[in-house]
Formats: sequence, C-alpha cells, structure tokens
Amino acid sequence: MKIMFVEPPKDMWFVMGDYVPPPYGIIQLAAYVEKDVKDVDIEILDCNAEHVDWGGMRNRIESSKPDIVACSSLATCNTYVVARTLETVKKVDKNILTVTGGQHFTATAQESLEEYPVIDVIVRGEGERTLAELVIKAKEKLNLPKIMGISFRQRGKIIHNPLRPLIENLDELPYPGYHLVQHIVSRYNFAMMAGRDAAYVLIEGSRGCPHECTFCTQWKHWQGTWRMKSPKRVANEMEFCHRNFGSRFIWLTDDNFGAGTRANDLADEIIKTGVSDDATWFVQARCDDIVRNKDALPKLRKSGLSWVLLGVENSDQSTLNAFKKEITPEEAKTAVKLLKKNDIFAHVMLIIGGRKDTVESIRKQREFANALDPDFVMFGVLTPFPGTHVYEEARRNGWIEDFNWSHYDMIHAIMPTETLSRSELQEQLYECYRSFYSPWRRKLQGLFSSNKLKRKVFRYMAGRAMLEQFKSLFMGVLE
Ligand code: B12
Ligand code: SF4
Repeated sequence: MKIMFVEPPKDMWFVMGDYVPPPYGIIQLAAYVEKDVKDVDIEILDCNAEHVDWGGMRNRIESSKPDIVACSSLATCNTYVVARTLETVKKVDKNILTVTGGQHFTATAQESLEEYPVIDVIVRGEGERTLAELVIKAKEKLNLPKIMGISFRQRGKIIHNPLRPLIENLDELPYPGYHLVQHIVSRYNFAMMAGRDAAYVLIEGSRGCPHECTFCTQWKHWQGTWRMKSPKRVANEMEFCHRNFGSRFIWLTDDNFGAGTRANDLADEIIKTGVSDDATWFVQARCDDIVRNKDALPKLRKSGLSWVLLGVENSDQSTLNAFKKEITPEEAKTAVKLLKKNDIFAHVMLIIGGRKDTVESIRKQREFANALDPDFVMFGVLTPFPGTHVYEEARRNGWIEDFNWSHYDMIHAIMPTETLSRSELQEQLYECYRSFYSPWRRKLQGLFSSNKLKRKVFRYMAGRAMLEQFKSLFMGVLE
C-alpha cells in the first residue's frame, strides 16, 4: 500500500513577498500515518519546493503508482488547484483513492463532492486519526463507510459520517515529518521575514481557538476548542528541527498565544534548549493576550521571539463588536507599544469592507493605522470564507458577488458594502497600503530603523515594489 501526499503548485500570496512554505498539514499527517499504520509506503510530492509543474506532477504520479493520493489545500483560494490535482490523479488511474481535507473542504463537503467527482473522500476537521483509519481500512479492503469524520459518495449519494472526537493530548502527536522531505527541507524559506538563507519550518504549538470571530474559520473547524502542546514539547520540537534540519526561522502556527503562564513557560523552555542563540521565531497573537503577557515579553524576546502578527482587525469598537472580536482599540495601541518596547517586530492586521464601511470609516482606519505606527501593516478585505458567520449572513442576504474561490484571499473584494461597490472597495484597499507605505518619512524610518528586522523588511519591500502590485490588482481585479 502506498500513499502519496501532494502539495500542489499554489499561487503565492504576494503581500508577504517570496516564500516557499513547508506544507505543514500533510507533513504532519504523513508523520502520523507513518507512526500508526504498518507496512505503508509514504511519499511526499511538494510541487512548490521541487519546482514540479502540472505535467511533472502527472509523471510523478504515474511512476509512483500510489494507491491513495492525499492533497493539501490550506485555504479556500486553493480549491481549483486541489480539484485539478485530483483530476490529474484520476486521469492517471481512476482506481487511486483521492482524499482532501482542511478548513474549506470541511465547510463545503456537500458542495465540493457534488461539484468535483474526482474527490473520493473529504476528511472533515482533525485529520490524523481519520486518515490513518482510512489507510488501514483501504489496505485491508474493509468497510470505508464506517469511518468517522469522512464525507464520501455511496451509490450516487453523498454521505457525511459524524465528526470524530478530537485528540485529547496533542503531545501524543509525532514530531512533524520533516524527515520525509529531508531532500528539500533546505529550500523552505520566507525571504521577507527571515531572508532566503534561513531554513524555515512551521511548528504547531496549539490547535484551535476559544473565541468565535465572525470572519474566521478556525474556531468552528476545531469545534470551538483550544488545545495546546506542553511548552516543553514545543521547545523540544524547535530544538529537534534546529538540530536536524538547521531551522533558523520557526513559525508557530498557533492562532492564539493564550493567557496564564503558558507564554512565560514557553520562553523558559525555549531558552533552556539554547535554540535562541541561532534561531528566531514568530507567532500570531490577540492584542489582549499580548497585554496580559506583558511581563513575559522580555523573556520571550530573549527566547528568540522576533515578530508577532497582531489581529487588530479594526479601529472602530462597534465593528469589533460586530466581528465578536472581544478586544478594544485601546488594547491594540497598548499591544503595539509593548511589542515595540521589547524590540519585537509589531505586525498589524486590519480588515476593511464590513457591510457598514464607508469612504469615511475606511479613512479613519487609515488614520488609526498611521497613529498606531506598527512596524508593518497588512490590510485585508472582509472575505466570506465558507464556514464563517460572515459567509452564512452574506449568502442569506445575497451580498456575495464573486464566487470564484481563487479570489478568496483577502486582497480581492468579494462583496460590496452598503455604500461602496467592489471596485471602490478594491480602490480603498490600495489607498490603505499607499497611505501607510508611501510617505517618505515612513520609508526612511524603516530603511534606517534601529531594529535590524525592520530595516531588512523595508529594504526587501523597496526592492519588490509591493505597492505597484497592489495598484495593478486594483486596476485588474474586476475586469
Ligand atoms: C502558516 C499559514 C500560512 C502560510 C503558508 C503555510 C503553508 N503551508 O502553505 C502563509 C503565510 C504563506 C499563508 C498564506 C495564506 N493563508 Co494561511 N495560514 C497559516 C496557518 C497559520 C497555519 C497552517 C498550518 O500549518 N496549520 C497546522 C495544520 C496541522 O493544520 P491544518 O492545515 O488545518 O491541517 C489539519 C486539518 O485541517 C486536516 N487537514 C488539512 N488539510 C488536509 C488534507 C488532507 C488530505 C487531510 C486528510 C486532512 C487535512 O488535518 C490536519 C491535521 O489535523 C493557518 C491557521 C492555522 N493555525 O492553521 C492559516 C490559514 C490556513 N490561512 C488562511 C488564509 C486565508 C491564507 C491566505 C489566503 C492569506 C490570508 N489572507 O490570510 C494565504 C493563502 C496562500 C495560498 N495560496 O495557499 C486561513 C484559511 C481560511 C480559508 N478557509 O481560506 C487560515 C485558516 C487562517 C485563518 N485564521 O483564517 N498561510
Ligand atoms: S480571529 Fe483569532 S481570535 Fe478570532 S476566532 Fe479566529 S483564531 Fe480565534
């Protein structure tokens, strides 16, 4: 029995420059199958890192002769790429079992199975145990329809089996299977964040989220729970990746940092490993968690934490309330100040395009961003990702004008607001970037900042003409 995991050729998200990311989801799944299923051959084909195009992918599948192909998806914008991959598989041999999963396919299992006959099975929610059982049953030709957590077709009908209970203790997961991509592991990099030479890995410190923001897929995907690995385990994984794969830029996939003693304990454990002498790490965080963890920030910095992406989302309290974000603009200001004070690169994410947004309210957002003065800002357009409250409301009310999934990347306007058309909103998005990045004062401050990372990022951006890319997006997107 052979299972081939495929990371298809994906479009890059240009807002963050050039990068080659490890396909963490499938690397993790492959490691679990390797540990849990006997006598199975595992192969990972990472088309991005291996520079394999569609023709090359077909050749690899033909020569590998897998029994199962499991395709990574990551985000809604990759839907067609996944479908094309599994179509390629079926053209090679229609008997190969095709599987996918992740946030988008979990939320759209019914529609996706209706639309794409090339998908045999969708693994909904947490993937490890379900995929392992699928492989065992497929290997032993046992009854596939009894597997919890899958959606599939049976005699022309689409069946959704009940969701599988979540893994209770994430420390039981094997270490991510970077050894399975050992030959290409040095190609993973995030040029803008760490330079092309710093080997880049993703590590999962926790899974899910206890909050319920209306625009986010995460809480529902993970059944409203937040589970974490122990700080010692996370530090050990970092050390393992650093020692075995030379990883020097580590992205924790966590959506939350959490409160309590976790941040402090994590910093202690990482410092003990000595990784921080040579590697830096990144995490996303809520503003309130940064404020709550303020006393731990100096130690976190010492442990190598160099960059935090803060979900600020909006400057307006009533919009934050409508998003159910449960933070205040004041917390955002404090969080940015705290990060900068501790020499941690403060990266802010703001969302425009809420239903009530107007030219005036977006202007206020720009002013807020400028006043916050973080090291880096990303503006996104409110996007109705399937599985979110925003999607349900927008569908119900007929607000969605663009159903091309490849545009669901937060830089294409998908819905108008009450007062702005999609093209006007797209123009506003460009204006947000222009207003923040084009003033010479900010460019010079960035290029000559005392913070080394900020200098590097601004030099990188200057070289890449990122603003021009936004401008062309604004000109071309609705054609
Ligand atoms: C790291 C990351 C990135 C990295 C790239 C990483 C990569 N490997 O390519 C960067 C920064 C480049 C990036 C870009 C984008 N990202 Co991103 N990213 C993440 C992040 C933080 C971690 C992903 C991860 O590895 N998670 C850990 C793994 C183990 O979890 P998982 O992927 O969900 O997999 C589990 C299950 O879902 C399931 N599963 C998943 N896939 C499959 C496949 C099979 C076959 C099976 C059986 C099971 C299965 O099993 C796995 C184990 O249980 C997630 C948020 C998060 N915490 O997950 C967002 C997230 C995936 N990104 C998101 C988005 C929207 C984007 C962008 C569009 C940019 C944006 N606006 O934010 C682009 C898209 C780029 C592209 N073309 O692919 C959204 C996706 C929402 C959606 N429905 O589209 C997420 C969920 C963030 C969020 N809170 O909304 N991202
Ligand atoms: S946006 Fe962040 S805090 Fe809100 S539900 Fe998603 S992961 Fe949780």
